[in-house]
Amino acid sequence: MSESDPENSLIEKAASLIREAGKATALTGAGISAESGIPTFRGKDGLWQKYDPEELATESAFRQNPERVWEWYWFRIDLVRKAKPNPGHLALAEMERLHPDFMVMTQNVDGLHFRAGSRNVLEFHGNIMRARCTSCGRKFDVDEIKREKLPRCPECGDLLRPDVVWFGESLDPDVLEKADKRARETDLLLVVGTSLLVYPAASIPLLAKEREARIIEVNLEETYISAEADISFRNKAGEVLPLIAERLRRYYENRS
Ligand code: BV8
Ligand code: ZN
Repeated sequence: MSESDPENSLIEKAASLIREAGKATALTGAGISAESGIPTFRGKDGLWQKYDPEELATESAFRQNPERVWEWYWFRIDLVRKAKPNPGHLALAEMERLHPDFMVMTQNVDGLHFRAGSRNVLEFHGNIMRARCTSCGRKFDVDEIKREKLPRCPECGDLLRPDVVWFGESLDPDVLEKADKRARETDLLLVVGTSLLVYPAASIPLLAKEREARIIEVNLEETYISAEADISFRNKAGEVLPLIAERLRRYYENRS
């Protein structure tokens, strides 16, 4: 399907599905930050093209060549610093303000949902703006550490690493448990800008589907959930989400 303006009737339907949902949850991926200038992982200009994250975003890559890995992260940290939340992030923050029980689960490590105003956010894969000591485990905001080839822990002097979950590393058990619980109880899942290829995040829509949650997808391409979704928008997140949020706001205003 070519990208065309999202149909008004679908926007209406999406907004009413969210309004009717007791618990509404958004699962987001790199696609929601693409319009903030942060390359996705698999897109044509994606991170996967210049660097292979499967080769760099791993503990073994870091052990073998920490400078190389830090070089990649400093490059991405600069991108994130310059980036601003886009209308897609802002719309999800608006939905959280409007809806009584709205959560964002994100695979992204850029912190843009929080900067957009979302507060009920679960970060599956950590946050690139934080570093963690490989020895004492203390965490630091990257703005607090010196921009060195091999950043050292201000407390114990050992090597710092980005505070993100690499391939082959398990997610924080507490995050996993919260995500699993929410996926099994949500009435509506809004899947935005993710290719749904990275597990365990990619299994969230299946868990939601198991309990007949309604599913709305926003993605420029098909994913494994497209055919199962109640609505699958082939549009940009920054275009569709504000229209849905606007419609939702009108619902709530008319009701009060
Ligand atoms: C785990 C942080 C248990 C780092 C990330 C072998 C050994 C070990 C594990 C595995 C293995 N084989 C498979 C696995 C499991 C592995 C996995 O799933 N691999 C995949 C590649 C098959 N998972 C793991 O390792 C996870 N841990 O399983 O632990 C374990 C432990 C030991 C051994 C076995 C199991 C940890 C995974 C977390 C990895 N860390 N990020 C960093 O970022 O630096 S993942 C990283 O990639 C991102 O965070 C994100 O989650 C993912 C990219 O996915 P997307 O967000 O979906 O982005 P993508 O570019 O793919 O898609 C963008 C989409 O947006 C596209 O569909 C596009 O059409 C759309 N789009 C673009 N623009 C727009 C848009 N849509 C709307 N609007 C637009 N404007
Ligand atoms: Zn330390």
